Amino acid sequence: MVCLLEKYAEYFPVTSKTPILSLGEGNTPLIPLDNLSLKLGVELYAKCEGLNPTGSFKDRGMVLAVSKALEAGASGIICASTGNTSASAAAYAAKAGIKCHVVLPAGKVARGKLIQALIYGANVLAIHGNFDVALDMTRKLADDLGLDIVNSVNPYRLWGQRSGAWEVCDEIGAPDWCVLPVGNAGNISAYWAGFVQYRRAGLIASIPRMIGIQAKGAAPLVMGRPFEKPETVATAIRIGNPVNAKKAMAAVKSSKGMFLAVSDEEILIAQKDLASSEGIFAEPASCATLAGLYKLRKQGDLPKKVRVVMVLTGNGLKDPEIVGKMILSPNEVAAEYETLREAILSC
Ligand code: AN7
Repeated sequence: MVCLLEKYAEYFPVTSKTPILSLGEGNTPLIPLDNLSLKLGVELYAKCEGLNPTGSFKDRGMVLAVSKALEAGASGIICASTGNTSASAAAYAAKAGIKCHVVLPAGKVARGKLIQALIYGANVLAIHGNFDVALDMTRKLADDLGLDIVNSVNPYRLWGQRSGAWEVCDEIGAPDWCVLPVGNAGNISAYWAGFVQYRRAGLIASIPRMIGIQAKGAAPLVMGRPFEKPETVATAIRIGNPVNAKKAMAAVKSSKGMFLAVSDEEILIAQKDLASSEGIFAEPASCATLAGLYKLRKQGDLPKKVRVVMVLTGNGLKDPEIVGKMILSPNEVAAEYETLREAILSC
């Protein structure tokens, strides 16, 4: 098993006193997307973070955050979440044998993620307020109750997530572009910091252009203002006031990247395309990346032959209900050989 904290020990703030937790996080596939590369005229790769132990990129940061919390003697952790952070926090807390409290927006977390947090044994509190409200309260609760907060305000979370960038570089060097979905703006900041750290270590020569994609209804970094009532089908990135906004803006600016917004419809089309043309089922937030590339191509802003890595942050199986909303359902067919045969021939 690959222990992420051991694999990159020299680049992480771990010492001989840090307990090394692992659920087998990281080491995710970087898959060349031949069909979409042809369609877009670029060299496109997907970093498949949905193959982490709890099905999202959060595990990279959580393993370090929870290990450091244990090192500091924490008895419990707390997070606000749109879903994936809570699933990951709950799993690593279970492994570490400490308590995990989760505050999330009621009715706005994909079913699979909610079920993960519950089965891993977290104390799940669903509030009638959005993620931004949940995070505000969680920060106060953490201070008040002496719990370790494991949202991306925790520096170890972002440090752990740098490893996604390192793995990409270890495999294909620095790409020209790195495209990520943006919610609380932690991951794009982490990837950038990862590339910067690798350049300082002399392992890559240049930093990719960082491209951050948001949903139109939750696009504070594109519009340059907080969204009071963020709304999108991509519930993972339904965030109106990102805590890492400053870091992400610096990353985008210094790498000559950009922020871009895509509609819910564009996200769902991209999700279906990715699955049916490349065999990869990623959750809606992740597919905002492909929707963004489609949009740039349409605008004539996607240079030919650039080497692009899209970070597919979460597994599609976490949010099966969304597929129902896309009006995808099986054909119901009588249990008769001839009818089945006809159904196959006419397809
Ligand atoms: C699949 O779980 O914020 O810009 O509480 O689950 O680093 O916030 C999730 C975010 C992208 C955005 N893709 O990353 C949470 C949470 C998926 C996500 C993001 C999230 P950030």
